[in-house]
This record gives sequence, structure tokens and C-alpha cells, in this order.
Amino acid sequence: RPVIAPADLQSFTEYLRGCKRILALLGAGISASSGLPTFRGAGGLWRSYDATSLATPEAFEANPGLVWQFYSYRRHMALKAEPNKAHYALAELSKKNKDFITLSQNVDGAGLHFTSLCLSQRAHHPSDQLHLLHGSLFNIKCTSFYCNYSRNNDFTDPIVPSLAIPQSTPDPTPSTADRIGEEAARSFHHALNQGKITHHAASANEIDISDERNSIPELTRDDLPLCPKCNNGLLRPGVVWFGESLPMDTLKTVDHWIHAAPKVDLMLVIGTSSRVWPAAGYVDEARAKGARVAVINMDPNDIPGRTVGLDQGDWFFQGDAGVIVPEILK
Ligand code: BJW
Repeated sequence: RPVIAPADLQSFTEYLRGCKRILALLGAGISASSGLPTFRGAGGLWRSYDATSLATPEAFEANPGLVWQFYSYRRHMALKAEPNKAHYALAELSKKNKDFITLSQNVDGAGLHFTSLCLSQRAHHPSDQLHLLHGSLFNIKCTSFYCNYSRNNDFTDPIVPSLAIPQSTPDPTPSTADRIGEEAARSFHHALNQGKITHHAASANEIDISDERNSIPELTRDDLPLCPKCNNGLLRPGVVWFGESLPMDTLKTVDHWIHAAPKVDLMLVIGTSSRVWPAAGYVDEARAKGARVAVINMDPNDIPGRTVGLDQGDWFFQGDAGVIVPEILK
């Protein structure tokens, strides 16, 4: 259980009481205790692949079967996941304070105003105070340059039969193939075993397809979801990959919120490595508007902002967001 220094907790809660305009930035770490893997560090591996290397248009172009299996697994996990206490605590704060907005880099749900299906929304986070920066696993669009087909809220699991999670007994023999990142995988499982992260395991008869010892089927184009409109392009998840633009309307709304008043009082940076732009840049923008910053992270090296380390008046709460966030927002 993380230890929160009483003096830090007291100064934070006193300051929070007087805050009007609050901005939160969420990353994968907030959902770690809901059983969803992170991107970097412990847990940032899908089989032997670095998750970030699969999140690019180039990776999809080169091997759509591999990338679809990664996303099909992520859709499956997201559908099974439950919001944790951090999602609920942020939702509560949002309901009390209409000047509080949350920017989420997570893609675990649809995020449309008329649905309530990402983890934050399932915790009853008001949708108009939640902005999804990197899209959703459940939005689907055509990859053809000439086709504008997209559909929202596709919760079919699997999206096509060939992407079903295999149900037979996994081969227990460790692969001698690529061992990159084994150490990271080990430390993730160590954290799981220590109860630092709780993991919603797949059903007992499902193969854990995040386990690199289980072989990855080679899928052809014919096995993958095809656009029903143009019958030519492959479908892809509507997430924002590296090199792609974030949704312009979302960027404009956030920009407008930041500049709508002379001051931002507080920025909460929760469970993100703050390495990905433009999301990482919001901390400096909020600081420039006078915000004090509170970072909640397992790893003290993941402090955001261009200046190394925390500014005077910032807080760092180390530990599981699922424990710390409800504690400090109480
Ligand atoms: C816990 C915990 C627990 C664990 N409790 N904590 C400026 C400078 C340099 C580069 C760029 C720049 N501007 C743009 C770029 C390029 C690029 C970029 O940022 N590159 C950097 C990596 C160098 N950015 C882009 O390409 C962006 N696009 C863009 O800028 O487009 C411009 C453009 C304009 C107009 C036309 C065309 C283009 C797009 C970025 C998209 C990122 N996409 C991904 C994949 C989404 C789909 C998917 O989910 O598969 O988003 S990458 C991945 O990283 C994902 C995440 O949302 C994102 C952030 O990761 P996050 O959430 O921080 O996770 P982790 O794993 O990194 O960290 C987890 C943290 O939690 C760690 O700190 C742990 O310690 C902690 N933790 N357990 C608390 N229990």
C-alpha cells in the first residue's frame, strides 16, 4: 500500500479546496489496476512486441494481421475491465466541479457523448468534461484513402471470427525466439503477484494471448475485417497512431478551455509516462497559466514537463493511482 506523506496530503487537500479550474491528464497507469496493460515499462509488452511499435500506420501496413491481433486482444480486455476507484473519484470531482476537465489518452471506450462505455464513463464521469485524445478501440474506420467509412461503438468481440481468442490449452514450452523485454514482463508479473496491480484474468479456457509463449497465427488479408462500403480497404481501429493527428475538434476544445480564463489552478497528471506529444505538452501549458501540478505515478522518473523534476509547489504521490487518487480527492 503506498504511503502518502501526511504533510503532502494536507497541503494538497487544502489547496484543492480552493481550486476552481482543474485539468487532469490520464494515461495507461490509471487503468493498470483495472487489469489493462500499460505501453511502456513493466507491462508494455504484448508477447515479445513493444506495444508502441505496433501503434503506427507503418506497422499496420507491414503486418495488419499482427496489429489486428494486438488490438483484438486489447478490445477483449477493455470489454472485460471494470473502472477502479480512481475513475470513480475523478467522476465525483467532475460532478461537483463543472470547471474541471479530464483529458484521457486511454482508448478503452467509445467516449461519445451518448454512450458511457470507456472506463471513465462507466464510472459515471460526465461526458462533456471528458476528452479522449487518442480515439477509441471501438471506433472502426476504413484504411483506404478513397473511402471515408467509419462506424462507432462496434463492440463485437471478436470483430471477425479469425481474431477470436483461442480456447485450447496453451503450449507451456517457453519460446527460444525473441526474448526482448523479458525482464519487463517479469517485473510486471511480479507486481501482479505482489498485489500491486490486480489483473482481471481471461476466462479459464482462454489462452492468454499476451503471453509470448503462445504462437501468433499468421493471418492473411482475407482473415481480417474488410470495409463493407468500398469492399476494398481493410478496416482498422479508430485510435490515433504515431504520426497521425489527434481529433482537431478535441484539440480546439481543450485549447479553448485552457485559454478561456487567466488562470488554471491545478493540473493532475495521473499514470502517464508523459512521453507522448501533444498530450505531454499540456503540463507546461497549464504551468504557464499558473497551475500547480500533482503527479500520481508508480515511477518517480516519470515526471512531466520540460524542466526536469518538479517545480516548487508541485506534489508527487508515488504508487498505484487506483489507491492514491481516491485518497487525495476524498
Ligand atoms: C502507474 C501504474 C499505476 C503504471 N498507478 N501509475 C514533439 C516532440 C517530440 C515528438 C513529437 C512531438 N510532437 C509530436 C511528436 C511525435 C509523436 C510523439 O509524441 N513521439 C514521442 C514518443 C517522441 N506524437 C505523435 O505522433 C502524435 N501525433 C502528432 O503529433 O501528429 C501531428 C500531426 C498533425 C497534423 C497531421 C498529422 C500529424 C500522435 C500520438 C499518438 C499516440 N498513440 C498511442 C497509441 C494509441 C492507440 C493505442 O492505444 O494502441 O497512444 S502511443 C501510446 O502512448 C498510447 C498512449 O495513450 C500514449 C501515452 O502512453 P501512457 O498512457 O503515458 O502510457 P505509458 O505506458 O507510457 O505510461 C504508463 C505510466 O503509468 C508510467 O509512467 C508508469 O510508471 C505508470 N503506472 N502502473 C499509477 N498502477
